[in-house]
Amino acid sequence: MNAHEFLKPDGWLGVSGGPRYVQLKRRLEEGISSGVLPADSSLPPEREIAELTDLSRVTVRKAIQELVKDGSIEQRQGSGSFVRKGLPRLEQSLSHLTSFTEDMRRRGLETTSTWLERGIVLPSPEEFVALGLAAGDSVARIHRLREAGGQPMALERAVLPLDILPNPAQVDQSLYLVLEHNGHRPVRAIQKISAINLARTEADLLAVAEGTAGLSITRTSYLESGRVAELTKSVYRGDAYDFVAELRLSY
Ligand code: 16G
Repeated sequence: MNAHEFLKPDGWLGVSGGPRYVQLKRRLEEGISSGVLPADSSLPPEREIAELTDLSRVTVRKAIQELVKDGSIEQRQGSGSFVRKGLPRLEQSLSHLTSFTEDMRRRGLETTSTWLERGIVLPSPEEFVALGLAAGDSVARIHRLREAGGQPMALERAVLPLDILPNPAQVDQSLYLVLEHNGHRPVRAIQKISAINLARTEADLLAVAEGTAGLSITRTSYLESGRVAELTKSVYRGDAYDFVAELRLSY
């Protein structure tokens, strides 16, 4: 079946199925997941979809824009809308305190980082409180775009007290590896995860459209002694990650 046949409104478009742009969006999603609309293929132009479905161009545009926001369609200047090559979704366990490098290596993916900042700076008021610093203390800050298998996956901005990471330039590949060598590998962490729509700069760095769904994650990690070792704020691509938690019945 080709895209045109698939979009003919036999059965999937009706008065009881909710807003019409949502029905079209759902149909396109089905096409993507079933392979009728394969990765990298172009969608028929808006005008053709409108003719085929008898929907207005405004409705068609709205459905496509929603898919752009979700990250499943991309618009290429001058050549129309294309099905994005899906990233394989990665599962990250919420019960193990692992590093990005370890998570990716376990899946056979090589990691690289693009450095956005690495140095010794004064903390923000939030960092000052979270790290339990004394007045005048500086912190080590590392801000990286993390890539796996050549694909941008996450933006991570970490701050650490200087006695835990005295020389941020030491971090080449893995922060946790350096901390392990220094004898300061965290043993416990609290993570807060929230849904966000990526702002322009974040979206550009992560190579997705502005407004695409993402996950904002704040990790506070602790040493055995109970001291805070790291405060990291990360932005993950929503189309690349599933966070999985194991739950047990508590008595
Ligand atoms: C993970 C952690 C981050 C930590 C980093 C170290 C989350 C949300 N964040 O990405 O807090 O700084 O690993 O990775 O899981 P590295 O050792 O590869 O530099």
